[in-house]
Amino acid sequence: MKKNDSAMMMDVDKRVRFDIERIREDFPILHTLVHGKPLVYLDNAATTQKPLHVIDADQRYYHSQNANIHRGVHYLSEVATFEYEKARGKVKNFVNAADNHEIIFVRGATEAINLVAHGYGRKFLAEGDEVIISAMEHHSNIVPWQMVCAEKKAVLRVIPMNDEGELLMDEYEKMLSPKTKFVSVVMVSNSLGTVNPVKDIIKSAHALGVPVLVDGAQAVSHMKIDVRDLDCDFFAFSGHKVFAPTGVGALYGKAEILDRMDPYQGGGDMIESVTFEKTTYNALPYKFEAGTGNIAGVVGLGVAIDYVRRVGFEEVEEYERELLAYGTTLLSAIDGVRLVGTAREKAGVLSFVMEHVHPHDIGTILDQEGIAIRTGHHCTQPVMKRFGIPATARASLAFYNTKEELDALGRGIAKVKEIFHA
Ligand code: 7TS
Repeated sequence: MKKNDSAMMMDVDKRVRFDIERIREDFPILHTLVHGKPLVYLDNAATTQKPLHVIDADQRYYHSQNANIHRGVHYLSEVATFEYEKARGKVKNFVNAADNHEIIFVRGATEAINLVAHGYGRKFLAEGDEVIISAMEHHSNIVPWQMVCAEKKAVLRVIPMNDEGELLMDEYEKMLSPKTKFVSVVMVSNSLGTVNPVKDIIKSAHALGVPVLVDGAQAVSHMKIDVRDLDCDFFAFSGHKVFAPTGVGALYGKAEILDRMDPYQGGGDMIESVTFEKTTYNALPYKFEAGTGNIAGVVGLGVAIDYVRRVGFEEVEEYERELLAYGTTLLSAIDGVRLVGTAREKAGVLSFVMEHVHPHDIGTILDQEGIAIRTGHHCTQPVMKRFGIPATARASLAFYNTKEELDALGRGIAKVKEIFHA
């Protein structure tokens, strides 16, 4: 076989595996009509839609597996516990952690970050210490650190960014000092789409022995995660942003750090023994899983992970790169539209503003066309302030989106211009 032939065969092979029409069949909601028009769902950074496999798993769980976990000796409790712990193994493989007990189930990225800010920050931060975050954090990676810093009289430092929405790494390097005690940064910005060089950020922090949390909320649906390759100390994500149910997520933490941290919440399941005088805590990961969690959600998260792994991250990344390039060209070509967030490394997000039209009006008119985007500050008010705008309109992508849907977005924006004579 000639070289070209084998390359062609590989392409055909990929096309067969990444069959967009088949994939879209797996997501029933994508066939909804909105105001009589086919739904164009471009709000994936807010939450992703769920494949039938996840919807079915939820039904199956409540239909035939439901019981509380880790407590009963009866059959259903064993089934539920087995399914729950099986999902932990899937999350471990999904992020490539070393051990199941480094995966803690939480409500989502927000709770994961709070767990670390309170569990680590409260114990190890002292007056005058510094915590570094970046200028493009979601509020959930700002506020918990502000709360802990205020309590401990520690100082929050912020890595600035340029007009493209890229972090100024030189400034970060200058900021690092013996005072730095923690770094917490977002991997993919939800309002700009920037993919940050988290591996470099981690390496520099580690040179000073400083632990790093990566907020992976927006990364997990777009790229393969390898916490051991990144060498991050913590990695936080929400299930609902990776095709799983809401109300469930995971925190990865290196065992040696989690072991040194105090639990964030007290209650059932997280103890080894309790007397009125003294409580000793359970082993990892249970020490951090107080109370009855979202068992069905955890099972669904495991199923969602199976699903994305079957689609294949190599294929997803390649397809989405094309989609993002297509959308970027399309929006850039429209007179009066300005993209916000033009970093060289981007994933999944097209944030934009239009001359003379408020983003909320863009969103409302697009909705009439069946197009779902998000408008506002996207829980990143400091990003809006940095760019001197009150809000953006944001189209955000998942692997089930198509170029035809982006064409529909283009036509919708043309309509906005027509209505506003913009
Ligand atoms: N971190 C990032 C980068 C996010 O984008 C979000 C949610 C969170 C943390 C919090 O995730 P949660 O599941 O705990 O709420 N971002 C968005 C968004 O862009 N639009 O709606 C929610």
